[in-house]
Amino acid sequence: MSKGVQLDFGLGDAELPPMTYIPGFLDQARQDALWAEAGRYPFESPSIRVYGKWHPIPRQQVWFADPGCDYVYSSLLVKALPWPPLAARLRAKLERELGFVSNGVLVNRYRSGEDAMGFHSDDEPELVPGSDIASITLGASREFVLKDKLTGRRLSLVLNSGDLLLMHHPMQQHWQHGLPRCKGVGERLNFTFRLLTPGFHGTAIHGTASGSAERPAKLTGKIDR
Ligand SMILES: O=C(O)CCC(=O)C(=O)O
Repeated sequence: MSKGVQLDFGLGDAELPPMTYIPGFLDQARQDALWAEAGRYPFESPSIRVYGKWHPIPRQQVWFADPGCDYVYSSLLVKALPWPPLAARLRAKLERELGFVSNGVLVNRYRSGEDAMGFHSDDEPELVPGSDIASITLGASREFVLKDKLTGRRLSLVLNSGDLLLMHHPMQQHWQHGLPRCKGVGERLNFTFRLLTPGFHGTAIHGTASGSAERPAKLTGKIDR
C-alpha cells in the first residue's frame, strides 16, 4: 500500500488544495510496460474552435472507458474506446490499493515541452458529483500548476515519471490546474482516471457498439486546454 507525501507549499492546511501526492506509485517495470502499450494507443489531436477559428489542441489524447461512458471534454464528444490491458490493470491497482473507483481514463500525450494544457477544472457534468480524479505521470517531468479561483494565487509541483496525484473533491470547485509549456523536455504521458455517470450522453450502457474508433464529433470550443 503506497503512502501519500505531505506537500509543503508553506501554507496552512486550510489553504491547501485537497490532494494526495504519492511519488513513485508505479515501479520502473510497470512504467516501461505501460509506456510500450501506449505506443499503440490511437491518439488524436482534435480541433476545437476558439473565437471562430479551428485549432488542434496542443497535445494528443485518447479516452478509454466502460460502455456508455462517453465524455464531452474540451467541448468535444469523445466516444469510449475499450480498455487496453495494462491501463485496465492500473485502474484495478488504484481500486485495490487505494479504494479509488473509476470507469474511464483520459490519456494525454505531450509530444515535447511545446505541448501543454491550459488552466481548467475537471468539472464536467457527467463526472459523478463528489468523485476524485487520479493522475499518473510517465516520461518527462513537468511542472503542474494550481490556481486558486478566488484569489488567483498559484502553487506548483513537479510531477515525475511514476508519480500519482489524487485530486480530491472539492478541489475542482476551488482550484484550476494546468501544465505550462516547458522548453527542451521530452515526451510525457498522463493518465487521468475518472468516474462518470454511465449513459449521461444517452449512449448505450450494454452491448458492444460503444467502443468504436469513430472520430470525435467537432463541437464549438471556447477554451484552449
Ligand atoms: O497532464 C497533466 O498532468 C494534467 C492533465 C489534466 O489536467 C487533465 O487531463 O485534465
